[in-house]
Amino acid sequence: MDVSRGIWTSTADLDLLRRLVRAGFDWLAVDAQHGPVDRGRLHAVGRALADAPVPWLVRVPGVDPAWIGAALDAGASGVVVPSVTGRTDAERAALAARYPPLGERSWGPFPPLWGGDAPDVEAANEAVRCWVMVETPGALDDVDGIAATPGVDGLFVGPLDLALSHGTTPEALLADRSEGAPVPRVVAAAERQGIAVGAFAGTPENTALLRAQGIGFVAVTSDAAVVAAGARAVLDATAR
Ligand code: 3PY
Ligand code: MG
Repeated sequence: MDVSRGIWTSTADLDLLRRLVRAGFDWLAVDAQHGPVDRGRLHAVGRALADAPVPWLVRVPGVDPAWIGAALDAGASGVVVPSVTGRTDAERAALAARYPPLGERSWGPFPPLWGGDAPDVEAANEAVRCWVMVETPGALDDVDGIAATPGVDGLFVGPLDLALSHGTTPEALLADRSEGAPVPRVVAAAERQGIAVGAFAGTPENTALLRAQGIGFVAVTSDAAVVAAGARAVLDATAR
């Protein structure tokens, strides 16, 4: 199975984002839950990534229709919605991601503000991707209900939070392929509904664990990690 290799970004630095979106990753996510992205910064990010050669997503701060709409208005290809606790949250998220008649998204794209084109409603509804995170005990219990929610395009595993609530490590959680273990439960629910499944990995080792679980849409690293790894590689190769 081929893995679609994405990069997770938390610095919200516009130059770095423009560089990373051209670095060879298949997609990029801007983290507005744990990164310094407010609504003003979101506008600047949208302008900086307006000509991005690969899709970019926004991980919104929570199950918040206003934020979901704003991220898509800024030009994001989709949203990753965290802290979902069950099907009701998933429904709110999915409705916020599409214009009527499929959803309740309000009209107000940003690109015309900077001279770009407004999207076509039908094309926007078709293209958008609403990823719902499975990272809480409630979401795991209701994973089939979430996967069956119209407008949910994919389940996105959050191993860091799932590991916290399971009293284990992200690595152990990702490695557990036993029946009824968290990751196989998410994969099976997505497969039953024929929707996508993705996850945060953060490292090549975790990416390999996810591939073995059948997950092919993976945040393989982060902006901070590639800067640190690049600095380390250069210093290791350079005599003092
Ligand atoms: C998690 O693993 O909980 C995440 O939210 C990934 O960023
Ligand atoms: Mg999380």
